[in-house]
Amino acid sequence: MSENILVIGACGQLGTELVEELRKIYGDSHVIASDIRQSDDEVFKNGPFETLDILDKNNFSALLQKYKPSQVYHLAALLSATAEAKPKLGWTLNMDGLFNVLDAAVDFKIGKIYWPSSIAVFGPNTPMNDTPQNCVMDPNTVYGISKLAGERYCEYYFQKRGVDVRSLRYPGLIGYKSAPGGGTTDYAVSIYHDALTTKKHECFLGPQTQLPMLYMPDALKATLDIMHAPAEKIKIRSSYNLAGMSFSPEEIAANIKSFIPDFEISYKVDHRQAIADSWPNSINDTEARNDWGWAPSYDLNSMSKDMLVNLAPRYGQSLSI
Ligand code: AKB
Repeated sequence: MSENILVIGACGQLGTELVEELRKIYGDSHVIASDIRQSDDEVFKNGPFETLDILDKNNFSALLQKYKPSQVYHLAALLSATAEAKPKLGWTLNMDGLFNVLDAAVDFKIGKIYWPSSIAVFGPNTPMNDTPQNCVMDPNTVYGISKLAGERYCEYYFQKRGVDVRSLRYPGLIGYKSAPGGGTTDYAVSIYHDALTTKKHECFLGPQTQLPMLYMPDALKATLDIMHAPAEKIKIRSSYNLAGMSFSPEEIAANIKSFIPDFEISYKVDHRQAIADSWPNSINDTEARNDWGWAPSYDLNSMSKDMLVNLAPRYGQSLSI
């Protein structure tokens, strides 16, 4: 395949792994990674990398003219906790960045756009359990408000301007290859690192705070599957609910303890608790399953095993579990 794919915000938690997967499919030289910052990750040495601030329209247009991508994955955003700390920047980056991409899709006739939404689009009056695709959505964080507005604009650009934009409402993403940054679900990654190093984790959420989560291999599969599905199968052009598993800090800690018996969790709740409390416990993803065949492969136990086995060598350990 000789088409070019542009990934914006490539150095983040999802982008780093997505670039690696896309390069396996399309070839190293056809996947252009771009970000406002540089990363030392090996994956970026294998193919083109461009410095891009998605708010800089001129630079973005120059990149589109240079590479003429047929697909753009627009991942640059401030996540929930960071956007609460920097609300103006959160809104500007999350909304104007998306407008720049959607307008470019029209002007440069880009074939397909991918843009991630989040469970943050839900709010305190949303049904908490098995949250359906369509229900009350009253997000009370800057991040959630920007994602909900972004969803509406994605659907608008699909209906009014013919942009083939596809989107998923990600739960918390957990992986061992790249680090998350600025999210409320980030504890569920650092807990594995702590289990292998200090064997202690101080959690910023309370013990019973249940949140929807997804293991990175499943997140990558969902992202590539929705982008590779025939257009007529994508019936929702705002964003699809997507579920993997749900657990609380005390449940993930108990699961880790079954592999590392001397692991201990303690709790020091901070401002992120209020964000977590406004989000659902679990998600109903019937539409994604029915429309384009989504099904996750990992549950908490199989994810924990894979995380610990793969992270252990980084800390000079080898685990056979
Ligand atoms: C966050 O915690 O902000 C993100 C998300 C759920 O979108 N991981």
